[in-house]
Order: sequence, then C-alpha cells, then structure tokens
Amino acid sequence: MPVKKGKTPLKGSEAANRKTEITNEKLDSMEQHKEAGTDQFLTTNQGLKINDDQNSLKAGDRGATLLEDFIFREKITHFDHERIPERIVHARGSGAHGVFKVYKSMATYTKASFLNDPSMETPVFVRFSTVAGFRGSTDLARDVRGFAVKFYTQEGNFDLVGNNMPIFFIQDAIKFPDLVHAVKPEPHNEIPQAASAHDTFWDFISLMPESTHMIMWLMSDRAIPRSLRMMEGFGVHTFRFVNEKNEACFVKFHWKPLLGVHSVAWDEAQQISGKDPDFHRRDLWEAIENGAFPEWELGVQIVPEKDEHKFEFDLLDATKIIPEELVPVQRIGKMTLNRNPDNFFAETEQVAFHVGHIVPGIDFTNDPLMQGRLFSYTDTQLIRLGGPNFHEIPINRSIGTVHNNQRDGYMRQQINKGRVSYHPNSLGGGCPFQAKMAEGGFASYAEKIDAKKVRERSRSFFDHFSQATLFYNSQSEPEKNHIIDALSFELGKCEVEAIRQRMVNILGEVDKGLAASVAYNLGLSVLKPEKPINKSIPADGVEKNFEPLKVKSSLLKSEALSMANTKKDSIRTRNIAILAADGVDENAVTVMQKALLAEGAMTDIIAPKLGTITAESKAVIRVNQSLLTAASVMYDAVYVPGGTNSVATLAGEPDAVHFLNQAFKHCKAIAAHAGATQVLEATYFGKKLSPKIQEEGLLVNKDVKALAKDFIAAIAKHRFWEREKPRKVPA
Ligand code: HDE
Repeated sequence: MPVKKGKTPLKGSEAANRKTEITNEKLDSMEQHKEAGTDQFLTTNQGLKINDDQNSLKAGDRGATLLEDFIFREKITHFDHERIPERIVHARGSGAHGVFKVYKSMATYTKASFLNDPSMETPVFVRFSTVAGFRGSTDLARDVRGFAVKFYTQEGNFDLVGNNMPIFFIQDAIKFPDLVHAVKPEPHNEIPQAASAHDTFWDFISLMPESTHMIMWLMSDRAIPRSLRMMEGFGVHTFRFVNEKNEACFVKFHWKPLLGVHSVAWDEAQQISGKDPDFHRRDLWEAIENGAFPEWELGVQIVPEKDEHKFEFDLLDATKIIPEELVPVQRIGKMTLNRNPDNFFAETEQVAFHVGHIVPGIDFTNDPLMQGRLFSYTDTQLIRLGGPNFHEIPINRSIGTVHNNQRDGYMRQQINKGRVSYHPNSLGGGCPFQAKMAEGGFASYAEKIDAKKVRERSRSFFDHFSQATLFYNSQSEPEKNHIIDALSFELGKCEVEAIRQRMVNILGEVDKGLAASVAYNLGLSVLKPEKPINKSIPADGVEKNFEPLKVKSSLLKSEALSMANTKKDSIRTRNIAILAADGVDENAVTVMQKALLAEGAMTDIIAPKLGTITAESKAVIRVNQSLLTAASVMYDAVYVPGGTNSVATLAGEPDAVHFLNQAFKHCKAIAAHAGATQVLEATYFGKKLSPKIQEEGLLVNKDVKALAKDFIAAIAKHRFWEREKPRKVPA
C-alpha cells in the first residue's frame, strides 16, 4: 500500500516505526510507482491511442525511420524541450506543502486577514534552497539556505522570500550580479561547483567590507545545517505592517524551528556530499512521509515608526540585524509542513516567488536591496517560466479568483469570455471594478518622500564591522573555532596570496584573535586594511569617502546568535545507527530500540551484509542497511549492542570501526552495551581511553535500560563539540 498524502500526523514512535514499515513496503511493492488513473491506454498528446511504443516507423525492419512517424516525433520533441532554465541563484531546492495559523489576532499592527484570525488555516508552499550550486549540486555545500514561503491567503498570495541567515552580503541591489558572478563557478573552467572556496568570491568579498557581517554567518555552522527542518528563517529586510487605521510600524520576520537550530561538522558535510548528495531533500521528504511534520513558529520584531532612528544601525540596511535583546521576537503563529509535492517539476521547480507578492497590511520599506528585488523576481520568472502567464501554473495560482484585463501571451490557460478587456468600460458593466480600501483594495503606504535624486548611500550604512564583531563574540568556543577553520579552509583554497592577505586584514577589524588564528593557518600576518577601492566618481567630480565607520556595538553579546543556546531537549526524528552482526544480544537491541522509538527517534540496524542476522537467542532480525550502504555521517548517534560473536565480528570489521571513528570525530553520542567494549577498543579513541572509558557522550553500561536513558539525554545534546582537539594558539 502506498503512503497516503495528507494523513494525520503520527506521534514519535509511531512515526519511527512507520519508517521501517514504509521502507519494507517500498521494497516489496511497485504499487507506489503507479500514477493515479493510469489504468488507461497510452495516447499521444492529441488523445490518439498508441498501439506500439517500442518501435519507430521504418521502411522495412532494417530500414531508415520515416519522417512520417508523428508518434515518434511528438515524443522526442517533447523530450527535447523538457528542461527549463534553472534559477540563476537558488537553483537547487526542495519543497513542501503545509499550513499556517496565527496564534492570536495581530490586528493592532496589521490588517492582513491571515494574521488576524486564529481560526483561519492558510495553505502554504515552502521551498528551501542552496544559493550557489546548480540544480543537481549537493545539499551540504557551505552556503546560505533560501527559505521561501508562499502563503495562499484569501486576499492573494503573500511570499516571504527569506534566507536562513538574517542579513545579506550587500546593501544595494545593483551589486547583486557582481556578488553572484563572483560566487558562481569561475567562468573560464566552471570550477568549483557549489562552493565559495575560490579566488573570485574572496576577491570580491575582500573588496566589499559591507559583506563582513554576512561572511561571519556564512563561515559559521549555520551554513551547514543538520536538516532543513532545523534551520531558522528570516525575512532579512525591514518590512512594514499597516493596520486598519493605516498606521504603520516596522517589522522583521523570523521563523523559529521547533526542533531547535542544529548543524553538522564541516568534515561531515563534505562526506555527506559524497555519500548522499540529496541528504537534506531526503530528510525533509522522509520526515513528512513518516508523519513527523516539520514545524516553525513565525516570529516578528516590531518597531514603532517613531523609533526608526533610535538604533546604532539603519533599519534599511540589510547587513544588520535588530538584536533580540533590543527588540524581542514575538512568536505569533505556527507553520506545519504536512504534504510532499506530487511532482517535483510541476511544484518545486515551477513555483515562482516574488518579494512583491504582498497583501493589504504588509508593505515595503526603502531598503535598497529590497527595492531592487522588487524588480528582479518578475523579470527572472519571465525568462525562466517562458512568459507572463506563470501565475496560471497550478502551484502559483492564487486561491482567490483573478479578474483583470490582462490577456493572451505564451501558454495562456484562462479562456476569457466576452469582448471587454479594458477599463473603464460600459460594455462589461464596468467590470472588473476597482476595490476601495475598505473592500480589501490594496493601497501603498503613503510614505512621505522629499528628496533629491542621487546615486548615493546614506552614511548610516557605513558601519561594516560592529555587528560582525557582535556575532563573533556571541559564539561559543567551538563555534568560534569552526569559523576560524572555515575561513582557513576557504582562503586556503584561494590561489592568489594577495586575496588571502586582504581578507585576513579585514578580519582584523572584526576580532584580533580571529584574524591572528586565520593568518597563522595561512602562514600570514595581519596587516592594516587597505582603503576600499570601490569609489564612485560622481558627476560633480568630488570623490565620496567609502571608508567604513568605526562603530562599537553597545551590546557585547547576543544569546540568540549562538546555536549553543538552542533547544536541546528532544531526539524526535533523529536517526540512530545500531551496529550488529550474527550473535547479537537480542535483548540489548530491542530494549534500546524501544526506548529510542518511544522518544520519536528512528533506528537502523546496520550489519556487515543486508538481509537478516541471527541473534544469540536465535531470533531473526531484519537488517536495514549494510556497512557498505550506510555511513556514520548519515546518523546522529551510534549504539553497539553486546553479544560475543557480534562484537568479535564488528571489532574485526574495518568498516564498523571506521563508522565509530567517524562518529567520535564528528562529536556524536556513542553508546556501547558493556559486552561491546571490544569494538570500542578497536577504534582510535578506544585506544586512547582504554581501559577506562571516560568522555562526555561516550557511554558504556551493562544495564541497557539505564544506558538508553543516558543515551537519549546525550543524543538530545546534538553534539559534544568540546571533544574536538584544542586549537593551536598562534604565537
Ligand atoms: Fe533573491 N533572487 N535576490 N534574495 N532569492 C532569486 O528569483 C535577487 C536576496 C531568495 O525558492 C531569483 O525566482 C536580487 C535576498 C530566495 O524559488 C532572482 C537580490 C534574499 C530565492 C533573485 C536578491 C533572497 C531567491 C532567482 C539583491 C533573502 C529562491 C530565481 C537585491 C531575503 C526562491 C528566482 C525560490 C531567488 C534576485 C537578494 C532570497 C534572480 C536582485 C536578500 C529564497 O530573481
């Protein structure tokens, strides 16, 4: 039986059991590959029944194919046109359907109806993405993640087209093509794929001090999430809320994942890219199929209009956050993703987001990055989706009816009746007519503007380092080390030493220790940064000073910026590996498995080969993965049950020992039943610790129940980063 879409959520263990159930079903049945309603004849696109789909029409059975073969030509022509241009950025993505509900009315701030009525369930479609890689690139690239949500509201579609980082590289949209050209594979040899670790990217960045804050985020573990379900999301720009009385306030949007914010190790990310490049896509898909629906709370930071200028930074500058200490995040509603797409192309590929898709109650600000985006998204859909009717593609359709006088164009689906396609008209009774604001008509917020037309940037945008420093100072010790490692890796991949040097000098403006550590790893020393060279020559010939302002943030640390402070209270949906072989202690397997499943985790029995293993008790246990198909990097934690023969086999099996070595290196929880210490002793860390095993997150106990309890607590901590070797202190 295939998995049903839109089923009711399963709770923890139910969901976990379902995983194995589905896997087995998948193996046993081809049923799921059937399309609904395919008990029908094969036809051409014109509806003609086809009687031979195996042979083209030929002049004799060994002769040339005839031009006449319209059936062959139709099939091949369609095939030849199957691809559409991939997105210029965010090409690699994964999507899901869901719903959003506000907790309580937000009418004080916004008249948006989907944020006013707690009983209203608004359908959503979400697309997560990486930015730099091509459509087939790996999920685990070090990159920003797109987090785009389409709300199908009663008042029209609202798209919150955000990222998993709250800021951006640049302040003005005119620099976007430069940024993207710099990060994409280099144009002469198209290397490297889905990676920022190359000269053109760091050349550009080292000349754009405004990108420094974003670089801190990109080099942090936020850029290598454990799961798309465990990422925060941000609207990035400051938006406006507008209420019924037309009073506006500023708002920043946040998505807070209920599973907490977690990441993998960089070494692990690189290995996952080889073992399972679809790791995030698969994880999202399976969680939803298993009924473990991903959830986020929508958060807002609200700033009254009168407070626009009260901060040390400019609210219109997309390279700045509003620290949560200054304006707390109010959690106002919840989004639940509960249905996988039926067809990747039709939905995830053809979905067209646009920052300009808003509803009454939400409006823009003059953030120059946002203003540029307002142009770019429609423009890109025109080329990508082939014309102006992309709003008619099912995934892009508004749930409200669309009435206007726009007509025709490539691939028009709607058949407009009648002869009136203009306004005003009398022949159509004046229809469709304009809506007053009281009737839900959209009117832009009447912001007062009195200014000169200039190509300039406000000086309030010129502090490029204070929040980069705030971010760095807010990190835990292991997180700081990871940033140092990431920078050393990325810059180490640059061939041009001058680029490395320029970047190291910029890091000196963020934190002296950070810069010194990276410089040490690169064999350099930190020098004074050069003056930025991106000067403009205005019409009056007077050069503008682009030198960054030296500002010190009055806030030294912000708790919300460190993932060390995230939720660590659940092992729900975590994948746990159980290494076993013939002769395993059945009780040690089942007691542990039961305890983990009860907490909502999932388990895989991994043995030297697929099929079944026979326990000491002679019970037959089904194997989910072999040591060849599984890898430690695909699991959150590892358990080794006892059983004399099983333990002896695993201790002599290099793949099993490697599995544990990797889990240890990546700071994961490892549990061994007392009888299984022989396997641990075969590892590099077992040798180090033996005979008395003592290390946080490394558990040995002969009482399986007690071991399970400690193991669950350890897995919930996500990682034991402190296990990593201490960094060398530069001279
Ligand atoms: Fe985008 N961006 N962007 N971007 N962006 C696109 O639109 C653009 C920016 C973001 O899953 C494109 O349909 C400009 C910030 C996401 O389909 C394109 C600028 C943020 C997605 C485009 C930015 C984003 C896109 C490419 C500088 C976070 C994927 C394909 C002003 C707030 C949406 C497409 C999806 C996609 C332009 C900067 C998020 C070319 C000009 C800042 C999540 O239109």
